[in-house]
Amino acid sequence: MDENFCTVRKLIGWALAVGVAGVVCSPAWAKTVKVEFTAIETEVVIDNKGTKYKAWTFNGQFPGPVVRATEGDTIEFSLTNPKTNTFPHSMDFHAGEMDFLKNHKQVERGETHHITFTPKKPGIFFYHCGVQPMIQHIARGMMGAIIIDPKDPNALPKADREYVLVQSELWNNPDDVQGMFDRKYDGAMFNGGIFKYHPFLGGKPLEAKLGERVRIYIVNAGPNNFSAFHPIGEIWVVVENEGGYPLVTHSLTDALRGAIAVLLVKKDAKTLPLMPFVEPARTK
Ligand SMILES: [Cu+2]
Repeated sequence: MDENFCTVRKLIGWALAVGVAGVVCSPAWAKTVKVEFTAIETEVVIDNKGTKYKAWTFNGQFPGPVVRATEGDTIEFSLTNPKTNTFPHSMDFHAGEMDFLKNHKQVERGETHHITFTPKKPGIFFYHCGVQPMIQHIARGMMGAIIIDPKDPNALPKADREYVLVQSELWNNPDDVQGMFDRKYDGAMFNGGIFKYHPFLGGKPLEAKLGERVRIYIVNAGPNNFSAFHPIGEIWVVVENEGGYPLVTHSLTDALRGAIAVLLVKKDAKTLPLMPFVEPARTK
C-alpha cells in the first residue's frame, strides 16, 4: 500500500468523515479499520425549519456515519449500547458475509458487542439496526452507508468529489409502528432531512465545478421504498454547463415529500463539510 496515502488517510480522512477510531496499515494493501459506534437515543433536526425528531441513532447521526474500507480490509467494529438508553440495538452490515447467528447480536443496555469481518465485494451497502420492530429502528435513524472501495485502484475512474445520499421515509410520529407497516409516511429524505439540499426550500445544495467528476453514492434505506434515482437536466456521464441540477427519486410521491437534492455546478464551488462528503476514493 502507498505509505503516503496511508498516513494521510490515517491523519485526516477517516477520523473526520467516518468516526473511525484508527487505521492500522500493514505492508500489504490490506489494513485493519476500527469502527466504534454508540447507540444514542436523542433528538435530531429533520428539516430546514428546525423541527426536532425523537431519533434512535448511531453516534448521534441520522443516518449514521459513513463507514469506508477497501475490499480485503479487516473491519473491527464495536457497538456500545449505554445504560442511559431505553431500548436494545444491533448492527447488520450488508457488506459483510458472516455467520448471522454469531454476529448479529441484540445489544442490551450497558453492553458492547464486537464484530470482525473482511468485506470481499466492492460497492456501497446498507447497514442498519436489526432489533424488532426493525422497521421502526430503521425509520428512526439507525441506518447508514458502508463503502467498500475496490482493491484495484484503477477499477473506477478518479472522482474529484463524492457525495453519499441515503434515502428514507419519515413518520412524524416515531412511535407509529403500524403506520410504518401501512406505509403511511409523512416525508421522504436524503441524509435524514426533508429537502436538506434544496436551495429554494431552505437547504444547502451540493456543489461541484464544471469539468469535475462527481461520484454520487445512493443507498435505499427505506424502510419500505426504493429510490428511482436520477439527475434532471443532464445524464450521468458529464455536466456540460454551469447551473443547478436536481437529483431526485422519480417516484414523485417521495420526491415531492422531500427527496430532492440539487447539485449546483459553478466556478467557485466549495467542498462542503457535510456528512455526504467523503474523501475521494483511493486512486493512483
Ligand atoms: Cu436499534
